[in-house]
Amino acid sequence: VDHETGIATMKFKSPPVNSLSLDFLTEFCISLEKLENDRACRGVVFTSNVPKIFSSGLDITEMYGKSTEHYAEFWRAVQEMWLRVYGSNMVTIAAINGSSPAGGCLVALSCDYRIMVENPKFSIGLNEAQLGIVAPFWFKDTFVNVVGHRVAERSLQLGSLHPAPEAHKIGLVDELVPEENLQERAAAVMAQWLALPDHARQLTKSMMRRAVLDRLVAHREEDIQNFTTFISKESIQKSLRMYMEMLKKKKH
Ligand code: CO8
Repeated sequence: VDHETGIATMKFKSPPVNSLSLDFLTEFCISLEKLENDRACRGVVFTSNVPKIFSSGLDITEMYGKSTEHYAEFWRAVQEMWLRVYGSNMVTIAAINGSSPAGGCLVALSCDYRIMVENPKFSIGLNEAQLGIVAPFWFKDTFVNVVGHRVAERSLQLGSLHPAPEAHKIGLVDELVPEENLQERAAAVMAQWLALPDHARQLTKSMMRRAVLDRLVAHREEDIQNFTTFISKESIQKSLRMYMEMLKKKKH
């Protein structure tokens, strides 16, 4: 936290690909809670310390070959992460300096503003369908609130990963910048958002997001149950195994 500006920077550093493991999510939520309770902190920039990758999304190994208890614990942590970021009182900016599939995209979508490095090799999107799994309703709601229903529907059905220029064109990210300008631009946008009185901005944010947040809060246990049942299915485990094998093969 820079106490002069009131802006915190959170750099994801979980090599090789910043996957959102149970440990990562737990630490992330603790750090975010600390910032939320720090009265001197009014905004946070999320970015990555791993070259070329913002976050590779949920850690697939947490969803494969584990017990139903583990799946439930993991899913609760994923929910918690989203509830905290989407419902944050702080100004949240994603400074996306690499690829950001699935859960990584969700983190970015949950922020107030997204700035991405203009490199077309970096892509972002909710590609769950490509893994043979389905983005939950609250991933979908968050996406719809950013890009609108039609764009979200097409992108979700196709499990699209959009190269940065396309992501900008469909409104998934708000602007593109050269890599060397990313942090400077994030600070400038932050200053613009922080120029408003906090209470008015926070109440406005809450007005825009409350219904979607409340929907998960009201159905949280049911959502965990749905996830554990779905992910435990033989056919889904098989899809995940094939996807992981595909990732490994791609390397050789
Ligand atoms: N989880 C766990 N391990 C991963 C993940 C991941 N998400 N992504 C990559 N890895 C592993 C790879 O298997 C590889 O392991 P190893 O070294 O043992 O072979 C290592 O990390 C490095 O990966 P790459 O060699 O592929 O690295 P690259 O720099 O070439 O590519 C990418 C990086 C672009 C991030 C690439 O790895 C990729 O596309 N990964 C897959 C990303 C993905 O599809 N994530 C989706 C996860 S699912 C999710 O987030 C939401 C699920 C919602 C649940 C709904 C259920 C009902």
